[in-house]
Amino acid sequence: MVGTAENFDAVVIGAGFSGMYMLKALRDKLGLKVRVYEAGETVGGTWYWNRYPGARCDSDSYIYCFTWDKQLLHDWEWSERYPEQPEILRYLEHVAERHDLKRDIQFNTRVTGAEFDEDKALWKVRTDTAEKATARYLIAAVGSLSDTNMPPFKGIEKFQGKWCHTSRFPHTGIDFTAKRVAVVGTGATAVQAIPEIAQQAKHLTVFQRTANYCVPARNGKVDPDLARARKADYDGVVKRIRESFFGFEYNFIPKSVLEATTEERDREFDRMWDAGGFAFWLANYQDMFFSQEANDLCADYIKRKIRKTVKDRVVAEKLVPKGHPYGTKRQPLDTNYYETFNKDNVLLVDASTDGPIEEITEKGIRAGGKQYEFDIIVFATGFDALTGPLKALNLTGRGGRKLEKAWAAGPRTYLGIAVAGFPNFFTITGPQSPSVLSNMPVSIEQHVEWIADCVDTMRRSGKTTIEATRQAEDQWVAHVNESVNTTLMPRANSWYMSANIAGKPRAFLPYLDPEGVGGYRKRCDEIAAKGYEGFALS
Ligand code: N01
Repeated sequence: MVGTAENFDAVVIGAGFSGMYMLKALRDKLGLKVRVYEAGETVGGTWYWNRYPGARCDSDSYIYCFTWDKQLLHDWEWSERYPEQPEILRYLEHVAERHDLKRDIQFNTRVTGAEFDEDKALWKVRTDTAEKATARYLIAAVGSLSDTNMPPFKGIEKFQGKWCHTSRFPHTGIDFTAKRVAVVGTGATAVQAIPEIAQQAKHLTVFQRTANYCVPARNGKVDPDLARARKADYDGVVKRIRESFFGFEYNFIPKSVLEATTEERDREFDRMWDAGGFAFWLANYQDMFFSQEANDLCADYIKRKIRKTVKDRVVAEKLVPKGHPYGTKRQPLDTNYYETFNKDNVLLVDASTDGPIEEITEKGIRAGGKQYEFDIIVFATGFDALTGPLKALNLTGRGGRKLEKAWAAGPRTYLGIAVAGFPNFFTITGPQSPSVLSNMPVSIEQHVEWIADCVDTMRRSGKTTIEATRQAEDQWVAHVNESVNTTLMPRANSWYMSANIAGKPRAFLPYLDPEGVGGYRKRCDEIAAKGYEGFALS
């Protein structure tokens, strides 16, 4: 309806994993009238936008999916350990069709602002299509990594070739054949894209600002026997991932790496390295994230692997990470990443040793005083993580309070779900929740189910507003920071610490519960059971 506002029980922003399940839960479980707004032309969220070569999931497919549709868990066959972007998008399209979700999703529509009307206790929502809505509940399902970080490189407008950001890759793809290509960035995205682009391009130059610790993905076809065994035990799988530390079937080795003998340590490291995936990161010795001395032993193992794999000594040294502990930046999973630097058509330009990017020119990139010429530049420069997509919603809460002002010094939330002064507003996998430090679907499902239960309780008890108290929010912010300060995470200039973007106030963005996502789930459930302790209901 254009011009006048249609009234809904809930407006959900975004139709990725989280928005789709939120719609299902509110509409089909609670019987509410729901509208979802989605900027893309179909469902998928991150899997709709990120179409760069090599884009695939870093979580094992059997747990990177919805667990609330038991039949689908059994019926759906994933082809690979880590499915590629098109396969995940196909899966989400299938879910949308199976549950008839699209009839309540307004595609190609971006929410441009929302205000809380205190008299009516309703959110008034505006969009870029002039469609307006009012709703009792406003739920941000906008994704944690959806706001593109395109650094303001001097001269970008002069470049005569083609350029794009990985998260806005053209749907038609880019043909790199016979082209001179640059990739800027060496995060998880670039680590997936670089080996693929290097196979096609005439020449590839990689611009690295910070070397990363990469571990092998070890992707491959899913073994049918293993798939069958997992399906037969899905109830067990779901229970384990929900109660786990990071939302995977991983547990830390319950001892200090410093107590292990060299042989024992190397055996464990080899085992995790050979298993591939996040095992080395999330199932290592229990003190890896806490003790620099313990961390150094894990880091040294990866450094040895890099030096062994990369033939040119100088290039290998550039690729060896320096200055941040292992695991304190998001773990990239690699398939032939280090091997790619052995190819004759690949050049590494490292900011510390060769000089940083100075400007983009008509013909390419100038770095360290040297001109490099390109036909195509791919920026794999990441995201304004967690807070970016929420600030972009242009939200106004109680008393005209703007979200971007409330968060000027960093995010402030209660449980990473609610914000004081913003009644009936919920975030799914928002800042200060486990979100990006977990297997995302596990955290998404936990938030969606908690929010749906909360809305249900509100309606049954005849309440109209729920709002985090300032005191609960203050305590949560302090707790989030205290928890992370017991770890090595603050020692890295990571996007977790808001350090990837110049001027973004330094703050730890997710939440690391001392008892993991299982502990966080328990904490949220206990708060609900105590009548939503820390929230004011009216
Ligand atoms: O982004 P990043 P990403 N000048 O921020 C560099 C998820 N993901 O898109 O490290 C020069 O990690 C920057 O350098 P530095 C995953 O959670 C999931 O790779 O900040 N360089 C870095 O090298 C991941 O963590 C999957 O010093 C600049 C790179 O660009 C998250 O997405 C797959 C720069 C950006 O790395 C983001 O990963 C892929 C500048 N001004 C990604 N600004 C899945 O499995 C930035 N850089 C689903």
